[in-house]
Amino acid sequence: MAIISSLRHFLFLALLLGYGVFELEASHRIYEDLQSLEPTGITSTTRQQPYRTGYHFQPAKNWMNDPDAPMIYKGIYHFFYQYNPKRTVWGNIVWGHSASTDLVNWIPHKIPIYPSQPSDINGAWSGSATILPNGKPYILYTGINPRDDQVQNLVVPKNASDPYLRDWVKSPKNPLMAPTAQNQINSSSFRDPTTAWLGHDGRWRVIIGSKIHREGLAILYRSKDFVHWTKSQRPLHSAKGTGMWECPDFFPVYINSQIGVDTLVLDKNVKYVLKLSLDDTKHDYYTIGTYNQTKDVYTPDKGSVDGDSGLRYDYGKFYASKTFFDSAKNRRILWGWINESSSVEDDVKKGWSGVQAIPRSLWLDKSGKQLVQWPIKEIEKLRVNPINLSNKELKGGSVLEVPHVTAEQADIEISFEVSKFGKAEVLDPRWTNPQLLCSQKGASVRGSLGPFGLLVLASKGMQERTAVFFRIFKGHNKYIDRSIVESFGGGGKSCITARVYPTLAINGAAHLYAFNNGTESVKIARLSAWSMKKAQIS
Ligand code: DQQ
Repeated sequence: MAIISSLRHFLFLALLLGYGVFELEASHRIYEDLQSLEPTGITSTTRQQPYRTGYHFQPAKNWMNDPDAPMIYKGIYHFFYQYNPKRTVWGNIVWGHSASTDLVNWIPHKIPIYPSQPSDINGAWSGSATILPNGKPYILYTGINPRDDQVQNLVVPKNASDPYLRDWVKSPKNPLMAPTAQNQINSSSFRDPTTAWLGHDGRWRVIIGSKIHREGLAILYRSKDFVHWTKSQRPLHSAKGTGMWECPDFFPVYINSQIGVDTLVLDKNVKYVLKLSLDDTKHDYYTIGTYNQTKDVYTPDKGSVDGDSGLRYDYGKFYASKTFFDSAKNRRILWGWINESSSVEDDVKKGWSGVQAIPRSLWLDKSGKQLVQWPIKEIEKLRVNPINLSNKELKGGSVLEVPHVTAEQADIEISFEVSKFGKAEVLDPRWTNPQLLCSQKGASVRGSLGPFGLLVLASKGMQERTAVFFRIFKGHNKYIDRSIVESFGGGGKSCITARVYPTLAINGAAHLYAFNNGTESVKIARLSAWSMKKAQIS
């Protein structure tokens, strides 16, 4: 039996990933001492800045975290993000804004939302856009008031005929939703409004992330006019023991189709996805289920599990993600924040922190049990100098260099063919945690069928390398961009994103190898690798 496993690689990484262990650090730790430190590295050249990415979205300098309010408006894609305009650590939070015609090249615009009203004077935190039936984009976002309570605010374009949406006006009615003595909302855990949707009764719905003790909550509000909002007695969904739910995302996906669905569409042929960002573990997980529009309740399908053991968009670094419906191309697109793995001192030195993953198209798998993701097609326009290999046997214990690729900035697709399936290791049913499995069964632990895959961002002698590999127990695409390796395995059914900071494999000294560290031979059915051009970003 032949198994074809395919990998795509944006100098991204391992379905199993073997360059150290993922560090999951708190994303919003407050570094009071660093708030006064000027970033030092922002004027350095790319040569001195080997980790600055070539085609992943990042601002010119300073700290960036969550993607906010992604949308398409009058043919222009808009991307907003949480931004500290002064430092390379989290703090002084305002919104950054860039616009694009292709989701690849971006033009930065001025800060659209910054503290200016009592309802956001201590910070303008995450939020989402809703395109109203009149075509206008309304943004709901969390503001931090003078008492440090979290409240929800509305901002609308000043000039709706400007496709670049350069100026925004805050509602004089802000805040529109706030914790009160009556509604029992926890004032320090009430944030990140989703894109709103319209019910059959003509009223808007929106959910806000929250918790009561250790129970995660998606608090539901309804409104007739988008300005006056009433809290529902019952949350849309809740789950005990999961802790604070940040950045909820709630959207429909078609059954048996890769076409995206507008959040406003109440179609029968859909399933619903509820994605939550777990504050405790910094993991984005999702469930697939049914939305009962009469009761306004979401119920995950049997087997679709809430909490940290649930399905994840990405098994590496990927947090506070958000989708939007791209009405120009009828697809749903996912953005996610990739935090650094470096020390805050190193971030101060390089003058920036945080990048965004390549936007991914996302749809429901045929099984109906999980989502599938794939980098947007537009990214392929950066590909140059293709290298192709096919039908190449990789004997057990061998390494093959893939020459002539700018290995520090590349896109690689590889399919392996495996014939001696019977020799595969038996999967221990206790191995349910992929990260743990990866750290115990790294690329150097020999098996029979695998580990085999790619060594990316590798130095000449391979002292430094990042392994992206398969190990077959009784089946990827990958993108590499200097300090990021994003891997898509099994046609986009499992994704892993990692930050890697090579010291030798930089500035033209990076190499790309295919390897097989198993005892049995495997065949590279097909390998295509491209050097990637730089995108216009900041
Ligand atoms: N980041 C924002 C919050 C959100 C968190 C603050 C998630 O609104 O809960 O920068 O990373």
